[in-house]
Amino acid sequence: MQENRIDSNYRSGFVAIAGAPNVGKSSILNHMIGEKIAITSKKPQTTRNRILGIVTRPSFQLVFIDTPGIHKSSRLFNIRIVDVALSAWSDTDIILFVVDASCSERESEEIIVGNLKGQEKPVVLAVNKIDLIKKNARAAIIEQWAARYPFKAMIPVSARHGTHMKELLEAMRLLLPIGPPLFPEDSLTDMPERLIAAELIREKIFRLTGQEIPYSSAVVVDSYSAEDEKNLIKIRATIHVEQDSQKGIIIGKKGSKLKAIGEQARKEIEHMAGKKVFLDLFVRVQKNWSRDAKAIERLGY
Ligand SMILES: Nc1nc2c(ncn2[C@@H]2O[C@H](COP(=O)(O)OP(=O)(O)OP(=O)(O)O)[C@@H](O)[C@H]2O)c(=O)[nH]1
Ligand SMILES: [Mg+2]
Repeated sequence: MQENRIDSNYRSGFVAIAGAPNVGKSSILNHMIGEKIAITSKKPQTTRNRILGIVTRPSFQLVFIDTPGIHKSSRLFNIRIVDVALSAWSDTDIILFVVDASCSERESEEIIVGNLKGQEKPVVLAVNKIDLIKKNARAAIIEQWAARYPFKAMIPVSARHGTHMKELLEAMRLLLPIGPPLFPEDSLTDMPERLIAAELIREKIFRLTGQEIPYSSAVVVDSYSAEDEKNLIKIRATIHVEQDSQKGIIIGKKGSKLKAIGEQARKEIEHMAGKKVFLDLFVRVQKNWSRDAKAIERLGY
């Protein structure tokens, strides 16, 4: 028999994923969803917007809000994305605080613990990247965290290997209020495809360029048109950088860097959309956009 969808024991709610940059918040989200909806990279500050991801099971629905890593900075753009992260907490039922078992982000985590103490929502701790530490080192890390904050649950996990992900979901399920599903059971995110496409292009910039380039880049999809009869999507997107010299670096020798970014992004967009993609990429200099409130807004942040 089919599951009764208006089961009076059904649980649902929102979970904000919080943590320092680079601890694996987006990786955990992708693993729980089973699809890549949030971009990830080895570099900190990969996530810039709140990204919504939905996990639906027969007895519960968890709606995650992935957020930018919380960090200290004086640059206007960084202050903006940390605001995005902290403000995501207010609309949620649970906070999932992610830390990296292999390295401690003291300053950022001080800020987060300080903010956690000022609110009353249940907080679950995920100690991620346990694949990078010895098994017998786990207990000491958990003990240290237990002394810092009264977490409702503390789960060692590895997003890379999928370790203890079920336990993590179960810990959050127990904290959910009774209620019907908040989103259709087959939806994974509320993000439109064109925005995911822009993010996938940005991910390739994070992964294929070094130094300040990722932090000086923003991607805007200028047009996104589906030609259904041909099973094809035509995308035109612009990479905005802050300086003329950065434009040269992103384009690369004889256009090689831009070509690699475009090819890798196109493959992933095709996978995401299930269609063939024509991707046209342009690079434009928007002088010092990350310090200009109006420009930050125009670029979608
Ligand atoms: N070894 C290992 N690496 C991991 C694990 N989870 C994530 N990573 C890696 O850690 C890096 C950062 O992961 P992200 O998911 O982008 O981290 P984030 O917390 O979302 O980072 P920001 O969006 O920048 O705040 C990536 O290179 C991941 O592949 C894990 O369980 N084990
Ligand atoms: Mg992220």
